Amino acid sequence: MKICTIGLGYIGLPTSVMFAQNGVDVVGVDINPNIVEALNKGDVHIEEPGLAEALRMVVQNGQFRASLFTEQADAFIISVPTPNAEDTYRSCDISIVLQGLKQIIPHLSKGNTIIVESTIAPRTTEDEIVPMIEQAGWKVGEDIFVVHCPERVLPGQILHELIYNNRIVGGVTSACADAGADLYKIFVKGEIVKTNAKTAEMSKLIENTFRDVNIALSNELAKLCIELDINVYDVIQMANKHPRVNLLQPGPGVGGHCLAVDPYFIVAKSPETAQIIKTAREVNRSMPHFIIEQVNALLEPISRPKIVVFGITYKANVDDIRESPALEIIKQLKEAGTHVNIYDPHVHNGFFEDLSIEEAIDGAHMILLLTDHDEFKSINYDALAERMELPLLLDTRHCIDTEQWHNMAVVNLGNIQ
Ligand code: SAJ
Repeated sequence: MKICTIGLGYIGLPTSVMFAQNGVDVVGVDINPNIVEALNKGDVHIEEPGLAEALRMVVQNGQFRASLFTEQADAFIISVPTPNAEDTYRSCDISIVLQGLKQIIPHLSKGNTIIVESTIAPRTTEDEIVPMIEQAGWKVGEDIFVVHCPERVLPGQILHELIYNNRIVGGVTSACADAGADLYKIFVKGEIVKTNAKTAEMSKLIENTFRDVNIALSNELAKLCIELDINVYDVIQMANKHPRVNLLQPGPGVGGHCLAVDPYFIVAKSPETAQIIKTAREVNRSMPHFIIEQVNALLEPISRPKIVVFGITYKANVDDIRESPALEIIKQLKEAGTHVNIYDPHVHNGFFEDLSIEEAIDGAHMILLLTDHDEFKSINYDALAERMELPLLLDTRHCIDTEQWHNMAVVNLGNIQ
């Protein structure tokens, strides 16, 4: 069995490695020659626990190799980005998926399976992908089996979730679903659930939308509680004691390439109907500005504030800064003339000056904690306070104990009133 994967990013690479670990010959294709070269040497370009070791093994034993070129295989898996288009409702831009498909078509043989793992708008498989394959002379469901099998793994625990999560396999026909299921059976230990392609597309989108809407509810609750002088974290703790309530955590906004992107794919399909989804996005997108308002209020007496941002990734313990609310916060602070230093032990990509924690903190008026990396939880904040002009920490993630430190004032969305 040979699989050709298109796109070696956060999903394509771990998926390739997983098939390779289970005896499949895998060739992974990427357009970036630096990534291809590095992977063939056994070096990973993304941070994900366990991935570096797993890759080295499958490169060494010859089960995986990376290439710039698509080649013949039994199955093809497309895992490429589907960003928001720059249109009114930020619809799903599938141009990279279609490019991948175009590269696959000349290498197809009867009996091949094509799987799209990239997140796509409802009906994309039927309306855009199948016609392209049929125009090339193949009958989908008889010659070629086409499946949408959305990835649903959580960055930070991808290798575990790839194996143990259940897997939705949406076939264009039932024969397509059977072919897709046979493939994932190779390593998936969770349930493999067969359905049609459009149900798979919509269920993936609504999973991330469900989370986005629920985070928006907690973000709105945080704003309400600040207005009404109530501690939002106490409220969440109390409300979550109800057996059917599970409020999520408020914070500086929702980032990453999933929750901040996917809900728009639904909105763009039906903007008049998708009211809650649209509003939830607006609430979550308002959070960076809301955090800046809190910063300004706290630092009002200081004429030229110096702020140190702790953490710029979209969430804890990853190196991914895509759609991170921290980027918007830093941009707005800088535009207002604030001096901003950045300290993030997970990011060394030249995006900001790589300072030591001491260099970043000297003479600062505030630590603005935007990501709850584990490293930030074990810092001695009293020692840092001595180096600061004003020993103040705004913890937007509620991960630092407010009582533990004597020299550092710790403020969060619950005690900011
Ligand atoms: N966040 C909050 N409060 C919370 C939880 C999260 O503000 O209580 C923020 C995070 O800080 C982050 C954003 O939401 O900025 C998204 O983080 P996340 O951990 O909720 O999710 P992702 O984007 O890392 O992964 C999601 C997952 N989807 C769901 O949980 C429904 C994952 O299973 C999907 O595979 C992934 O999207 C994807 O690729 O679609």
